[in-house]
Amino acid sequence: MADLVAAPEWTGRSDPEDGPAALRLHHLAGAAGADVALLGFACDEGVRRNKGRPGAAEGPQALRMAMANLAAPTGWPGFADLGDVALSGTGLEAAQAMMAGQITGALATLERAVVLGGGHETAFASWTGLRSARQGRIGIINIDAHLDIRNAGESGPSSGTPFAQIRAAEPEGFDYLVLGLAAEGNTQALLDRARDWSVGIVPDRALQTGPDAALQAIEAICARNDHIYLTLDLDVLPHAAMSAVSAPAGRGVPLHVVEALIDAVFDAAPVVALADMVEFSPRLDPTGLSARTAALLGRRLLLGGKA
Ligand SMILES: [Mn+2]
Repeated sequence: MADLVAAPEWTGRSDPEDGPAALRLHHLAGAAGADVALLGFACDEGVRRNKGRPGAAEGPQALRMAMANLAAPTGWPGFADLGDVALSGTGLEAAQAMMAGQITGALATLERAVVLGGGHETAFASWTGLRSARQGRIGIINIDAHLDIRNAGESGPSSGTPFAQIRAAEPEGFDYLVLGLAAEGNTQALLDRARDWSVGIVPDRALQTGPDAALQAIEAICARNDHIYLTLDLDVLPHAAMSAVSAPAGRGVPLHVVEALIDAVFDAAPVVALADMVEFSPRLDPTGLSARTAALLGRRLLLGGKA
């Protein structure tokens, strides 16, 4: 069963002795005049169906806590926290539909939304919500080690199928770019399918020192679409930086390059109507260090790349 869970109270450190510019993200939760919504999708079912390591359902709350004390830039209007959709049990499809409705509602009044997953099954809810909220062409940029275009098996849609589901829902408009793909993590069957579907791919090996190998593809997909949906799977990072995911990367794309890719997307797209960050599993993060890395990226998405 899927439930709406109200946003938690944001709390954290305050330094009033340093004056009014000593702001942190928690000070700007629920600020009047915010143009970006934060929503959580507390869901494990996609990872479970994909035979992965569960824990992503606890991601949204842990990420909020990790983000709360990060510095907020002067002049930033803040964000509206619209709470979570939480799934208990196995009804993934109903939870995705409820999440999509929340996103559509948020985008009725706000310019942008940022979603904290959940596994990558979050993406089908994200896209469906954006599709209902906005007319025009949607280009998808996925920073991820994996294509996630598998066919649904016996257990149904999962964290490995969302972009195949999106294509099935709107085949003629499908425009999909994957940045950071690990050759070893995607079967030849999926690579063949990606070629048949004209999926753009920039491999992780080409993104070890900087974002340059991806810039042309980012600019092109932004130019030919009306809206960009940016999705960040944290398993694109090297496992030393991000062990708290179902499938840690042996090679990965370094943090500074992922940050530069996010910035490049926000630079090239006039508005990134929707961004999500998925697969963070707090129970796989006993030291809390992966949460600190994830929080930097969550902040960047919230600020729209102007971090
Ligand atoms: Mn993924």
